[in-house]
Amino acid sequence: MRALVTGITGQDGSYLAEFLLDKGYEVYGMVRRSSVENFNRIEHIRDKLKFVQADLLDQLSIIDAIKESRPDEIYNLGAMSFVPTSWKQPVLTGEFTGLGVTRVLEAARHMNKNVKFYQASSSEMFGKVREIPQNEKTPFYPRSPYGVAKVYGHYMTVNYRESYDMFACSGILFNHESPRRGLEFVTKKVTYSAAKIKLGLADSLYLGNLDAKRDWGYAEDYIEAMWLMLQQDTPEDYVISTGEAHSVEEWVKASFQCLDLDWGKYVKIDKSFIRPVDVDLLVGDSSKAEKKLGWKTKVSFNELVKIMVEYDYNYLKKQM
Ligand code: NDP
Ligand code: GDR
Repeated sequence: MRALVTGITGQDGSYLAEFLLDKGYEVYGMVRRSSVENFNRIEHIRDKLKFVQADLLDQLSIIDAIKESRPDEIYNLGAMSFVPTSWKQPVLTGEFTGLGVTRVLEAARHMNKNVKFYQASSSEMFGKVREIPQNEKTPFYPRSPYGVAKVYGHYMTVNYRESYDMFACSGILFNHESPRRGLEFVTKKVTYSAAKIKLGLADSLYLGNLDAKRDWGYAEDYIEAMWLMLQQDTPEDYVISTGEAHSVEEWVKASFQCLDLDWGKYVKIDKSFIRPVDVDLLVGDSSKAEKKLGWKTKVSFNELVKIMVEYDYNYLKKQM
């Protein structure tokens, strides 16, 4: 089996590449040209991967990437994925995160309509939630240009499935984290900063809205669900989540507690991290995935915090 992964240099792409290699896939990563190589998350497996250079903004380059890799499965994980940046660059976000999906779908349709396609959709599509918990039937109400772009990508995936009979699935994944999470996302920002404080490398941490609640799972668990969706007899969409919501404050408390630190002494609010509008509460209902895919989250909230804090602490200590 051959797979083409867009966004292979990202958190999810790196775990998915490992997972597919373990399953014996030939894995092609679609990477965009950069003046500085950005392979740190896949350095340990780079010899086993094949790379094709392309950009989600460039239709022909995607066609070439598919021509070269001749994939059985395409995982479209590439996107501008940081919500605050989507207000600063709404048009570019629409291009990468929204239209990019159509470009990949169009290329796939023309090159090989039988290819299986996975779209990385997001719980951000639920935004100002219409019901609690959110499932596959919950209406969307996105609250950021990122969320709006994801809704577009989601419906294009559904549309290509229904119009062209393509095996196209959309995984509506709730927040998932890991030691490989980008530093600007709140979970990693907190665990990394707490570790720095413990080691005497920093004395404070500035955050925005501590009341927002998220359904945080472990990225490695979630990767398996992507693959499972493409192994079914029929293409469908699935919510992937833990079913538990915790506030940002709870994440902060648990992270500092792991290091025997009193978070109240170090955490300060910086209004610049507060968004024009926020998504107050996300909590998913994955019973469909549980029933049909046999998928279930394995890592609890406290285990996830511990994995990330320990990783950051050990990493920073080694650099000293
Ligand atoms: P990351 O931000 O870690 O990775 C994003 C990837 O997209 C990077 O490899 C990046 O490449 C690539 N990319 C960005 N723009 C382009 C472009 N124009 N052309 C080609 N590649 C591009 O995201 P995650 O791994 O966390 O998330 C993977 C996907 O899942 C994203 O689509 C995200 O929106 C979605 N998602 C993530 C969730 C999460 O909690 N992590 C939850 C739900 C959905 P480069 O290294 O060159 O920047
Ligand atoms: P999110 O993740 O927007 O849910 O999108 P993020 O970690 O950025 O924010 C989560 C919540 O924390 C609050 N917050 C802060 N966030 C950041 N980044 N920095 C801060 O200092 C801070 N202080 C408080 C935010 O307001 C928010 O409520 C992630 C991304 O991976 C998306 O790509 C993905 O689609 C969704 O998860 C599901």
